[in-house]
Amino acid sequence: MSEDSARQEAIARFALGCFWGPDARFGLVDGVTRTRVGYAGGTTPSPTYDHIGDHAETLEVAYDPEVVDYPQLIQVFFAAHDSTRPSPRRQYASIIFPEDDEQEDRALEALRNLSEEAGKPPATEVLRSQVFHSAEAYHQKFYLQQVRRIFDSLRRQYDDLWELVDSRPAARINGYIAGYGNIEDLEEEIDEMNLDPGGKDALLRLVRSRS
Ligand code: MHO
Repeated sequence: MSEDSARQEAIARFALGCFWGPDARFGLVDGVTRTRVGYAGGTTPSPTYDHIGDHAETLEVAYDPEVVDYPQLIQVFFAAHDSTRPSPRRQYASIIFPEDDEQEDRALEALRNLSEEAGKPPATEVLRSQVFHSAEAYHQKFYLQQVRRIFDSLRRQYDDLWELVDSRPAARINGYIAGYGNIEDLEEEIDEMNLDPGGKDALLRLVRSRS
C-alpha cells in the first residue's frame, strides 16, 4: 500500500465568523492536512460570497485522527472565537457541523461542558447533514494570497490553483503568514514546503521579523 492510501483522513467543519482567520489558524494545527473555506448551514442554492443567503462562512478541514482528534479540534474552535453571544448576522454564526454520530456526541458533550462552566449554553448550533459549498478562489488561503512573493513561489509548484489550495504546504504557510506559529517550527519544516529559495527567504524573513 502506498503511504497516501495508508494515511487515514477525517473531515471536520465549523462556522465561527469570517473564515479567513480560522482557515489560517486551523491550517497550522498538528494533524490537519488540508483546509477549504466555504458556505454551509443554510438553504439558499449555490451560495457565493455576494449571495450568501442564509448560509454561514464555514471552514472545512481534513485531519489525521491518529495525530489530532475531534475533541481537540472542537477546543481550537471554541478558543478561536467568542461563542457566548449569538452573531447578529447569519453569515458569522457559530456552528459545528458533525459528519457522523460520533462527532455529534463529541460536539454535544463539549457544549454541555461549556454550559456548566459558564452557567449558560454557548450560542453555538450543532447542525447535521449540511452541504458544504466551496467559496471562491480568492477567499482560499487568504493571507497567503496577499503576499505575492511567497504565493507565486508556491504557485509554480502546482499545475492547478485548486491543487495548491488543497495542499498541506499552503495550509501551513497561510497560518505562518497570518501570525500563528513560530520561527523555530518554521525553520524545521521550511524545506518540505515546496518553495523555491526566494520564496523560502521571504517567508523566513516575514516570520522572523515578528519574533
Ligand atoms: N468584510 C470583512 C470580512 C471578510 S470575511 C471573508 C473584511 O473585509 O475584513 O467575511
